[in-house]
Amino acid sequence: MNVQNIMTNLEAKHPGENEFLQAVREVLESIEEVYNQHPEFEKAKIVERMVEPDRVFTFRVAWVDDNGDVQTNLGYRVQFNGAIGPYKGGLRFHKAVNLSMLKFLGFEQTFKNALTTLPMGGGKGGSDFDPVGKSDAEIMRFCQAFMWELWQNIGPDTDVPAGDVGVGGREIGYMYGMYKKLAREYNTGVLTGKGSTWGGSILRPEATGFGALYFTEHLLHKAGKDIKGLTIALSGFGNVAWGAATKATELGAKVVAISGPDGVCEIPGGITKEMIDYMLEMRASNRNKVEDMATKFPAATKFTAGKKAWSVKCDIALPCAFQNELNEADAKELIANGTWCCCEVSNMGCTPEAIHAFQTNGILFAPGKAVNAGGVATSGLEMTQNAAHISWSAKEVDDKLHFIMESIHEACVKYGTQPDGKIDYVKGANIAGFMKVAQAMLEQGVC
Ligand code: 2IT
Repeated sequence: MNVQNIMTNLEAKHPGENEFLQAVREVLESIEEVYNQHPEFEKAKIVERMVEPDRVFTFRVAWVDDNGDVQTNLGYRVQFNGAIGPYKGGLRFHKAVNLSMLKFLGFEQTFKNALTTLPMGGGKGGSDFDPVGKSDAEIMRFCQAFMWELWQNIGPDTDVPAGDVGVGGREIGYMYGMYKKLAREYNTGVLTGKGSTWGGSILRPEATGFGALYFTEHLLHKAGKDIKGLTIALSGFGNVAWGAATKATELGAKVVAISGPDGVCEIPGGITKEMIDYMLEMRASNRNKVEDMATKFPAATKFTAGKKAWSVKCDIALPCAFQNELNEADAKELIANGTWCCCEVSNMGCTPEAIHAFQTNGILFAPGKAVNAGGVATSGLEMTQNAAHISWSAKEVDDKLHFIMESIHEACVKYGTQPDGKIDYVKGANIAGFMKVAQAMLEQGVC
């Protein structure tokens, strides 16, 4: 394989799909050396096949807003790679959603899911619907209209969507309600992230953030450090940031900043239980403003408009929001302020230049597809419970999540340990995920 040749071809075929091309380049650069040691991969054109989705569905979503006006959005489901199991991955509702974004997410999801140890292929979907400022009734009508189109393409053994940015328990509920009506199928395993009384797994809402912190603990432990007493800056205040803040605080770290599209909210004394609970209300309000935290807790916080969490002094940075939310200048600012670890919790949260800055400055860095895999792993556990018509306790799910995050960390160490003994977690995660999918594709012939 020659990475540049493959990228040139892909850029010509898919011009302007910048996030997708960025995600592919990162993986190919990581796996190039290993790939070229396996002539059977080259012969079967594994990479050429792997960079194209199995199939993509695009559809119109028309719905009526509270004023009685008709709205039209775009809907998508990208079934990226089904080599190791049914397609699995979230739905993203955000105004910037386009095919490039969902292809990048589906591509990443394929390797992430392979890392979880569970048999799940990679998929992703969503819409350019903007939940900001929408009423609950509008959210419901949109979700119903979205499922009206999607239902025929999903199923518990074919493709199992879940939440992502802009899609949480409320949206999954509205979509599941409509799925049942249309399909006349009552198999809860068609979606994950459901409510706990109708097939949802205990701990799924917490799982991405909890898993990220379990991974961070393993990474710190391997480096001879302990999380207790460390300061953490994180971005976002949605489901993932909430889970991360909860577990970080429980483990004795101090979350000193959260952020939103409007700016950063510093919390010098560390985030409290009341503030963590308030994050849920902030998300449900659909206002998308972190300033609300500072308004609610004025004595303990300081809001600065237009600034990111990366301007705040901290030991560990945890991007928990959106792709490319931490760029080279942010990385340099963090490094200058003494940050020595960054675990990417969002998907592709750091730009390639930021990752390069971290790695060349000896900062401990781990990529999203390893760090945030606890979310989809717990979705996989939800599928298992649904298929067996059982429900596990929080302890059972948490124990399994612990085991999975430890396995992912071990896989990164196995494939990412460099000749000088340092661990390249980007390479480790990419190679470990790739090897599993590539082997499956090889064994299943040309298809
Ligand atoms: O990026 C992700 O892994 C998710 N949004 C979760 C996907 C899932 O199927 O739980």
